[in-house]
Amino acid sequence: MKITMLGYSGSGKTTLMHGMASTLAPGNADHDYALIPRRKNDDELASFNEEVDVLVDFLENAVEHAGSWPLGTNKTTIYPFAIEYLTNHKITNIEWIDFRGGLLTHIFKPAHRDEKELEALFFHLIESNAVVIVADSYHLSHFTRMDEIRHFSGAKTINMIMNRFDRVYPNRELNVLIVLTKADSVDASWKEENYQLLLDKGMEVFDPVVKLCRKNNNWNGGILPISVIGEQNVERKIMPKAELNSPMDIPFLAEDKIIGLPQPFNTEYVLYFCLGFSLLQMKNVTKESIADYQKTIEKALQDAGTLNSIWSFVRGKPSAAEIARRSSERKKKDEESLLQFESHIETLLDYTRKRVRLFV
Ligand SMILES: Nc1nc2c(ncn2[C@@H]2O[C@H](COP(=O)(O)OP(=O)(O)OP(=O)(O)O)[C@@H](O)[C@H]2O)c(=O)[nH]1
Ligand SMILES: [Mg+2]
Repeated sequence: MKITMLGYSGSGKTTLMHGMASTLAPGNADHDYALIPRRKNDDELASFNEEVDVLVDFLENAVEHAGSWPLGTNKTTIYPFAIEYLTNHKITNIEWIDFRGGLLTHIFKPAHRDEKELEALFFHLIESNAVVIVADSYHLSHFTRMDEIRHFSGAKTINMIMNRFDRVYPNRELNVLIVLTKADSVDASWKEENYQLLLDKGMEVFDPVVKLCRKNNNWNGGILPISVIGEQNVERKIMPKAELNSPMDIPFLAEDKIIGLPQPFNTEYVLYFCLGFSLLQMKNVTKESIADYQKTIEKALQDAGTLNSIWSFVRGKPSAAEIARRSSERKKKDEESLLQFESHIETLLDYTRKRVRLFV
């Protein structure tokens, strides 16, 4: 399975992923599901020492463990995990894609963007079971004009990408979760009644994505507030920027000083949503034969190249046909292994409904 996170630089993607994984760390007695960092590309069991090393590498970046925020991501990173249920019942492997947020800021500026990175983004989106859209709650509550909120939170760019993606690859199955990070940082009125105001605003800001989820029968969508630090564990300072290079730049700096033991809030629901709905789709969606799937992907890749130069894909890479073949092999393997876990669907969706507001 593959999950891709999309969000502006500083929106909190890397922190969210570490928060979720440390909440669901193997051996955490509070949860039935566990998310276990793997060595890259391994299917076989690692030795005890290797397992420990992987965890050491991973935890180095987790707020709860290190007591500091993770470093900014300057290179898109693929984190391989395994998902287990009640220890030792492995459900599936999962690849979690953490895009360098900087990529999005420049995606529609040809002089600044990296074409290879863009190709990688499209490729990962094509293969993803779920897209996790990440936006900073504070930005949603701080600005008043809708165009400002969309501009500074990255929603404007993300709405365009998702729209583009839907047109390049119509009729596909997808799950989209909008995650509003740093929910601790908004005023109390935004938090009342399970963050009602914040979620309303999030749906307005990402209205084009919400509409796509509702329009496409094969898409599931939802929105969730999260915080990796929890309430009262952080001291936030907002400082106006001394010099603004451009009115397009965010006009303030935020500094979050960690002052208490982090208590991640809602992070595990990101996994429950993604896994629950992916399993449901594998079970319900009228099964395209693998050959048809391969053809569809190949066509999407080819069309992408002709529809718009930003999606040009193939240069210096395997052919569209080859990529489609590999991708369908992976999909087949996923479906085989995931369908053994059909019985988890209801549990995962029950968990999901507790905290995620679904777009139905
Ligand atoms: N108050 C609060 N601040 C947070 C939380 N999560 C992240 N932050 C702050 O946001 C900063 C950026 O978070 P990152 O996870 O590095 O953001 P990113 O989206 O990965 O950014 P790039 O790697 O540049 O794409 C952190 O260094 C913290 O200062 C949270 O739950 N609460
Ligand atoms: Mg990052």
